[in-house]
Parts: sequence; C-alpha cells; structure tokens
Amino acid sequence: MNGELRERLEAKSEQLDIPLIGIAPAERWGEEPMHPWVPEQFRPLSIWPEVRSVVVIGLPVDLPVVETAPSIYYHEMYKTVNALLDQSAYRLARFLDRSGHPSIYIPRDGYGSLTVLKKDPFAFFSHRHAAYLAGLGSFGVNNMLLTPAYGPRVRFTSIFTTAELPADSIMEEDLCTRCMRCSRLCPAEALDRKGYPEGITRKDACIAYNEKLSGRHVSPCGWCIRVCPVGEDRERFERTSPQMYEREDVRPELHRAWKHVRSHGSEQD
Ligand code: B12
Repeated sequence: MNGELRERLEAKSEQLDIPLIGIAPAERWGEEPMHPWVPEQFRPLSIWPEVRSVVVIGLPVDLPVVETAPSIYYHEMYKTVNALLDQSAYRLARFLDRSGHPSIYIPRDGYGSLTVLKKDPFAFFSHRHAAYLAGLGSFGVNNMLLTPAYGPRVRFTSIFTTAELPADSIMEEDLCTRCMRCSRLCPAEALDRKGYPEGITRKDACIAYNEKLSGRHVSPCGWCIRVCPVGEDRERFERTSPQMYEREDVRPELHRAWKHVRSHGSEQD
C-alpha cells in the first residue's frame, strides 16, 4: 500500500480546490454491497483490467445557485463544474502517471445527448456507485449520493489508477432523513418513496422533462437536489428551512430573487 502517494495525491487535490476525495480498491465492486448492483461489464476491472484503485473526486454546486433552477444561472454553473471535474480528473491522472503509476480519467457523464439516453439511460461507468464505494456518502430517496458536507449537491468523477492506494471505508450511516420532499416536489413525478436501490426512478419522465428545459437553455432541473435537507452547506448558506421551497411566505425575498434570475437570459415557459 502506498500511503505516501495517497498523501501527495491529497495535497495535489487540495491545490486544485477539490474538497472531496475518496478511494476504493477495484475489487470492491465484486462484493456487491446492495441489490440490484452494478452489472459486471460496468465495473472497473471489466473496463480496464489493469486498474487497482479508483479515486473519486467531488465538486459542489452552490445551493443559492441551484435554488434558482430552472435558470440560465444553474445551467451555466452545471457546465462550469462539469468542465472542472473533467479537467481536475485528467490532471490527477497525469500526476499519478508521473509518480510511476499509469492512470486514466473517466469523463464525469459519458453520454452524447438526452436523445441517446432515451434509448439507453446508462453510462459505461457509474460515478455515484464509485463515490459510494469510496466512502463519500450514502444513497438517498432522490437516487443521488448524499454527502455530509453538501448533501446531494455535489458532482463526481473518477480516476482509474494502477497504484495500490490505502482505501476509505464505505459509510455505514444512512444520511437520508426520508422527508420525502424530493419525491413530493419532483416536477416530473419521477421518484417513488422507497429509496435506492428498491425504489423506481422513472428515468424516462426525468429525461423528457429535462429535454423540455434544454430547449429553453435551462436544463438540468435540479429540484431533487435543491430541496434535500441534508448537508452542512444548508447552515453555511443559512437555508435551514427546506419549507421555503413550498411556501412563498417563508422567505419572500428569496422567491423574488429567484423569479428575477429566472426571467432573464433564457426562453420563458
Ligand atoms: C444517465 C444519467 C442521468 C439520466 C437518468 C437518471 C437516472 N435516474 O438514472 C438523467 C439525464 C435523467 C439524469 C438526471 C439527473 N442526474 Co444524472 N447521471 C446520469 C449518468 C450519466 C449515468 C448514470 C448511470 O448510468 N448509472 C449506471 C447504473 C449502473 O446505475 P443505475 O441506473 O442506478 O442502475 C442500477 C439499477 O438500474 C440496476 N439495474 C437493473 N437492471 C439493469 C440493467 C443495466 C444494463 C444496468 C446498467 C443497471 C441495471 O443496477 C444498477 C445498480 O443499482 C451519471 C454520470 C455517470 N457516468 O455516473 C449522472 C449522475 C448520476 N447524475 C447526477 C445528477 C446530479 C443528476 C441530476 C440531479 C441532474 C442535475 N445535475 O441537476 C438529475 C437527478 C435525477 C434523479 N433523481 O435520478 C450525478 C449524481 C451526483 C450525486 N450526488 O449522486 C451524476 C453521478 C453525474 C456526476 N458526474 O456527478 N442523470
């Protein structure tokens, strides 16, 4: 195990302003910690047989920005975070390469368009499951991985490396409070109340709704991550009452601000 390399990797991530990093051994996918689990051909060792460890990084989306969604503001932030995720993962792969361990980055999404997803709603590799195995969080009813620092308001990507790095433990705690706001407030009625992995996500409904938003330049939707009460970012941004998303009288000044942001820079509903 290369403890010294892990320390240097963490220092490099710090330097790149990456707040979340976790590591899972590639063989952990074979342990099938829940059912249904990631099918064999989607696992790291099937994709790149030389991989020994999977490094997962997470970048947050700011709560006050996702609150304005559907808006050009969240649309732009989503693009910014996506670009940074890909670039940071690419750079960390080069860092590991230079340390003598061949490594490759995986793109944060990996699909061409929503039309492609309608036919096949899967990417070749799932970062949510990788982040779970790397100890970064637990699954919520909203089908997302919830983290202590940002709840579901964090996007992930992964790096496959031949280095054998000390791993993190899977999080035992279940962070989801089962408040059901995500399921109740989803505009596409895509989430049932059972939670992941038993619950059914109507991917087709979610994709169709995002397609509509995309035509107006305000995708993605973001409701299921906005209303989630989990995450220290709620305290930091003074948004401790998720009731405000259902009742305009709880924070009327915020509702006015969101309407203002939504009414510019994109085609109206
Ligand atoms: C496709 C996709 C979508 C689709 C479909 C969503 C869905 N419900 O699956 C659309 C476009 C609608 C979408 C929407 C959103 N997404 Co999305 N999406 C992805 C993407 C590209 C691939 C997901 C995937 O293929 N997983 C792989 C399979 C293995 O997982 P699974 O679907 O859960 O499969 C299970 C079961 O279906 C079962 N199973 C049973 N039979 C079969 C058969 C086969 C062949 C397979 C594969 C599986 C399977 O086994 C699996 C294991 O439990 C990932 C990026 C990535 N490459 O990981 C982002 C990702 C999951 N999305 C993300 C986000 C944030 C969102 C949104 C909030 C949008 C937004 N940015 O505001 C919404 C939330 C929707 C929701 N609540 O589910 C983040 C999640 C971050 C987090 N904190 O967890 C990711 C990881 C992107 C990223 N790089 O960070 N997304």
